Amino acid sequence: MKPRPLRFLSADYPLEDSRVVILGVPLERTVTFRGGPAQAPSAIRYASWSLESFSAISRRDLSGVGLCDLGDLDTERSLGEILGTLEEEISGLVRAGKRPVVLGGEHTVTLGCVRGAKAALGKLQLLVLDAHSDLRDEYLGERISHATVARRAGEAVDGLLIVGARSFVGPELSEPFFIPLDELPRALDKGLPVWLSLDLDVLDPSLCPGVTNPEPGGLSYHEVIGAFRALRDFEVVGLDLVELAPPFDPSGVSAITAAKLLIEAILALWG
Ligand SMILES: [Mn+2]
Repeated sequence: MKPRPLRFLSADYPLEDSRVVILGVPLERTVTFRGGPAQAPSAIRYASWSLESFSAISRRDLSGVGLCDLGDLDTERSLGEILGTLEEEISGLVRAGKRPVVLGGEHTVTLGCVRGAKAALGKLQLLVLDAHSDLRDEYLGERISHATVARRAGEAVDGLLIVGARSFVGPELSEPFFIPLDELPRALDKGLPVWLSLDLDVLDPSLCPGVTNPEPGGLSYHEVIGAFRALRDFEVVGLDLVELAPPFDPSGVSAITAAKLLIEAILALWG
């Protein structure tokens, strides 16, 4: 038997036969508080094997989806090169009719994702689930950073909504992007494909402590699942899951939560 690298649960389809494609991007370049997201893709894959592939919520099984795991993008390059390669990868997958699922990595990966999806489709809206607004124009002298990613990604698409934010730079509060979870179905544009960016810190840190920048007062696990289910009436073309920091997750429960949320998201959106 040929040895096989670690892959996500049930991701045993070859690329050409797959519908949903997992790609790890262990990017950790502009992290400013506490580190670890480079370890996240492996931690999430490892944690996924502790879970069942069947969802009692969607009443479907991951093994029926057609899941492929491409492994990780090489991140030993400049930030610009990494984001450029990611953009090409996502664009190619979306053009081929696949649904990419990107495992970050720091939140900056979303920029490469939405640029790629927008290039493939010509139109796109971005939904971000995140404790932080990430709307700064620059942070510590950088225009491309985990703290500016919603601003930069928002500039690359035709619509931006942020759910779950509770950490703001004062003047941002008047920006039109912030909506409560229950307004999601009305606020999204039915005519635009959606990219979903799930920053794990949108969850309450009591549920998911292993993130780079924990922020009290977050969403519950079932509220996040509720957001996935609200998206079933829309054309969601891909998603990313970012900011898991395994070194701050000694119990391992945050990586398991991340893996379980991925299973539920994939089955709710494409099962
Ligand atoms: Mn965040």
